[in-house]
Amino acid sequence: MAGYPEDIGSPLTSFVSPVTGADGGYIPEAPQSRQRRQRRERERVRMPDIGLHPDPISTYATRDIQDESVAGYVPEENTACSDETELLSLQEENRFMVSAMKDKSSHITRYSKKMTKKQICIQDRRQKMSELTGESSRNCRLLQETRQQLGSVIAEMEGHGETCPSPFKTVGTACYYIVEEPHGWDEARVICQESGRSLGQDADLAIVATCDQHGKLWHHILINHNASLGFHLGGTDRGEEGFWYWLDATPIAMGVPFWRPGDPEGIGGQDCMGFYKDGYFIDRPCHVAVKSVCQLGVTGAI
Ligand SMILES: [Ca+2]
Repeated sequence: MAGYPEDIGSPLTSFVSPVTGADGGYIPEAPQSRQRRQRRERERVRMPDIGLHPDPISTYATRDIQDESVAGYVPEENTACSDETELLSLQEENRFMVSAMKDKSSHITRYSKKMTKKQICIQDRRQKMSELTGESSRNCRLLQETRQQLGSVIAEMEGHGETCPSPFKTVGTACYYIVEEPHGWDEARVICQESGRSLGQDADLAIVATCDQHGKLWHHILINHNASLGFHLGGTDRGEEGFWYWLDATPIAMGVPFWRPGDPEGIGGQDCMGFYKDGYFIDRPCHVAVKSVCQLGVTGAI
């Protein structure tokens, strides 16, 4: 062991500076040892550590240097041993990657199954939506048909037994003509009288003296006309304030169910009566323009 250091320190230090002995003197490196060291250093560059096992080159380098330090000779089996370790490392890495691939494959399979279930669920919902849409469409058509049939039935019923000449309509026991254009009370009377005269009969603003006729006439108005503006009827207290008479000079019944609660108000100038938009009688100024209800057969006495 003369001429060689007994303690060569770390293997890496030895690779970097293998020519310095314990006494600081120069120790020549054997040619075979130098070639193997250089070859291993080149392999170290080509084969980076994958982190799974100890660096085989470093491990064997330590023993090689020690062997070389002792005998100056490196056995050939060290190279084979390094290749075998590398092979084992690669095999281990391969097994690890195969295992990882299996895990990924299993995950993809589970995800694919979940996606398939979701797709089936979405298809079911689409089908249900389609069925509901179809059902809604059928119901809508059915409703339209029912409306048409109902409209036909109503028209037939209204036309059935119609005895009043146009433009008057039979409502209960009387013939009424609803004037849609708004007029003042006196002007409305003239229009009603002319509509009767054209038929060779008397006519004037309507007299609604009974509860039964009141209900039927208002029902007819609600079905066939817009009641929001209100209507003139043939009643007034122009003769004496607070004493209400129909145009045929018969007294008008007061209070409910005919009059709206609080009406007639008795305010001066509100001398003409008619329907409010809710069907009750009210008094209003005669010049106010609203719709009118004419009645065939009414002869004005006042
Ligand atoms: Ca009055």
